[in-house]
Amino acid sequence: MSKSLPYSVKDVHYDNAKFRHRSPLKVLSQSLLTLNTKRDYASCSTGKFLILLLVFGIACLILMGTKNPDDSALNEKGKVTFVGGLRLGRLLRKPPRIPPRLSPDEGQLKDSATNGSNSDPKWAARQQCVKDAFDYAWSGYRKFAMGYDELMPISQRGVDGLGGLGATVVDALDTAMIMGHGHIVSEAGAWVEAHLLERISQKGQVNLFETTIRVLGGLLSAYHLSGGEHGAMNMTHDGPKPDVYLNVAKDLADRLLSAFNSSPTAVPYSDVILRESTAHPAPGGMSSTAEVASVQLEFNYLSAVSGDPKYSTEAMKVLAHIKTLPKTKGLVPIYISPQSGEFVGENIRLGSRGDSYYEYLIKVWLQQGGKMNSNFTYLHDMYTEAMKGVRHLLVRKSVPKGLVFVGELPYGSKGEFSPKMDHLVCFLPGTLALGATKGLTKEKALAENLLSFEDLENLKLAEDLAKACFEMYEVTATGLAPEIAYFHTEEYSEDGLEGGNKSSVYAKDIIIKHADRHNLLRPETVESLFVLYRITKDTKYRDQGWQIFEAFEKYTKVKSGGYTSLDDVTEVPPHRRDKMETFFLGETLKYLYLLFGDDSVIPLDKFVFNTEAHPLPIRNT
Ligand code: DMJ
Repeated sequence: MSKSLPYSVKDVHYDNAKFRHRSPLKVLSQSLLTLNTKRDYASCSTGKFLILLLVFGIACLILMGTKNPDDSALNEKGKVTFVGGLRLGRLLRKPPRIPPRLSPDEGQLKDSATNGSNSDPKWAARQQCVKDAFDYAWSGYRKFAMGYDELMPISQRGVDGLGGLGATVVDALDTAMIMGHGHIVSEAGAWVEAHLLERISQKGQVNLFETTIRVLGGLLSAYHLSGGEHGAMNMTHDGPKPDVYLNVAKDLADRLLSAFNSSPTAVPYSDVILRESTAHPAPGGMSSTAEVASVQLEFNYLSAVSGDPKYSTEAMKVLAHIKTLPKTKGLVPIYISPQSGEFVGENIRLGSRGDSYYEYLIKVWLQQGGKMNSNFTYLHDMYTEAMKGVRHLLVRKSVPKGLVFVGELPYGSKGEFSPKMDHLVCFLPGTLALGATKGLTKEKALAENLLSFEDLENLKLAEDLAKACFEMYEVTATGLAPEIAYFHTEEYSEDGLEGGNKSSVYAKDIIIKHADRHNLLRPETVESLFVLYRITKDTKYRDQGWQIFEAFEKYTKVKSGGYTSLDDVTEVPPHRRDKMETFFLGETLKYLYLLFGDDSVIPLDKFVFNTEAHPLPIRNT
């Protein structure tokens, strides 16, 4: 089925057929011919001809009386022929594709939605539950693991899995600011002020990407939200002054720059020794494509606020370099060599090691003002081509129920397709929707005629993929998604590997292998639900987010404090792992909180979220 018919041909074009413009003449004649098949009075060909003639005459009269505002401009250019006021060219020319009108359903959605403000007490109460969950997670961390990277909630101790920079403190900081948890901002901010510079100067190996997205991103967002850039935001008066965050960020970034400076090419090394300001490749020599291409939002913003271009210059060289490399319909292998600067292998996927490459293409372009014909337009072009590649090469439908998912090409486009989808891929619906409307609501983007046909295709794909991501939760016994799912297709099936929720409509479509049944409290699905809710205003995304939140509450909350990862989401009660990942506070709870809240908080046309959910302002152009 789907193998021979790519998504873009079979589904999107078909689904979007209703968006295409038909000329009034075509509409009238088509309706008439449809009527003809049903009505006796027009059953003979002379009758058809006379009626067509009549309708044509009426159409002419209508058009003569209607003056299109565009007419004068066209007239001036002398491009059209008028016959008694009727533009013949307009009737004969192939009509352009125009954006769709809002359907009655969408109209209702708009009316029932709270034009951005959270006037519905149900959602305000649910948002409060998320705020309480954050408090609970933080208190557990603070009690057992303050200053460590992560909490092990079952063992009730801390662990340094990310190099020892107190990653949970920094990852959680801006979420606390957004939620208005003043006491947590004070505690976390005080820890940063008292310890982080010293830690940075003493610690050894850290990963460039992880440290950039979690720690540097967290510091920069805290800087902005606490009133950096002359009080631009000032969400909180708690904690240290904004410059404290900025100074630590600069010190950290200066050391991270060694990953770029030590490499013989534009592609940075993966690991940095902080205390030495030196860097080296990862074991095996390769860097991940997603890692080297997902540090630019942070380095760009640091250059903007520090006035020193060196951070941005180094980071942007990576993207400019990747632009020159050969790709498969815009898609890229997941490994790249800092030695040669070339991609390595053919493994193409939007899951681990590939994901945020695609996310940053569009987000960096948006961060720099989102303008066509700027120095950054190449990023928009690379993104557009890549999403075309996704639609043509990676999107399939499952059987029997037809979930739209994104698979992998482990051996490149000539090799076999794998119907495997990491939960990590669930960032994509949000990114697709954001890329389509540039952060505006769909309603506004449509009203202002801003959506191209391509944007509409991407928006449709975003909604379809968000469904598959949600069903990865719905299909399991716990209501929580596994780390990886396979989709049953005509070419691929495996029995006896269902998620454990027999009442799910998609129980047969989703295969969950034993090794993939863990859940790390990851954010990607709720991230996409949040973005899609903001853009479409469809409250189903809020409902789905709430269902996921309730499942986290039920199965991952630990009595003594904090939340934990799980070993197996397909059994109840699930066996628990012993780790609260920093992104549960940095991302998962932040996106849930924003999903249930007011649209004016971190508006999507004014901020871009880095891949760890740290909001950074879009440059004023
Ligand atoms: C986060 O650190 C980031 O979102 C990253 O891009 C992917 N993995 C985790 C969350 O799952």
